[in-house]
Amino acid sequence: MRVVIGLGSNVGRRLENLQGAIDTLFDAPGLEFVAMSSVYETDPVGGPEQGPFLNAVVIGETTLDPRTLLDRALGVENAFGRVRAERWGPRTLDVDLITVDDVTLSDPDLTLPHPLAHERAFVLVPWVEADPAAELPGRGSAAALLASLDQEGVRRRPDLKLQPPA
Ligand code: PH2
Ligand code: MG
Ligand code: MG
Repeated sequence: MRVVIGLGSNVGRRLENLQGAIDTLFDAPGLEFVAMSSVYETDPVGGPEQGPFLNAVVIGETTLDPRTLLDRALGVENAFGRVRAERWGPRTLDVDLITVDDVTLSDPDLTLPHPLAHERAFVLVPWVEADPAAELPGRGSAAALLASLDQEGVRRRPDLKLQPPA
């Protein structure tokens, strides 16, 4: 199965947090690296007054089921000192499952596809960069969705380099 993972950080050493997430996510069996986006600096959407995010999207090929992937994502967040305080508040690291193939799921703690992905330029811009043919199940082409969104708050940072997992 193909899994699309959104990464975000707006607290601490933001680039290192994203790199650590990539290295840790793929440093276990069942998930192979396929592609990733550049790093984007993005204006915060929702939540309290907070600093700008770095966002990126990484794509993998997996034999793991969505729940196991979620557990891994939460484990990686915790490893980076994520404290769950305010909804949509500042965070050292956010690891979100955007899609897992065309699985649809609405459990209390896991909704697939990600319920807000279609309206978030900070997800769609990096995703379309990493996979121009990306499709959001139930919503159509990610590039087409992006065409109707304001992308002004999403700026590529070519000076900030993420490496694929070792
Ligand atoms: N994540 C949120 C809320 N707002 N804004 C930006 N720019 N980037 C994010 O990753 C982000 C956000 C909740 O997960
Ligand atoms: Mg999120
Ligand atoms: Mg999250």
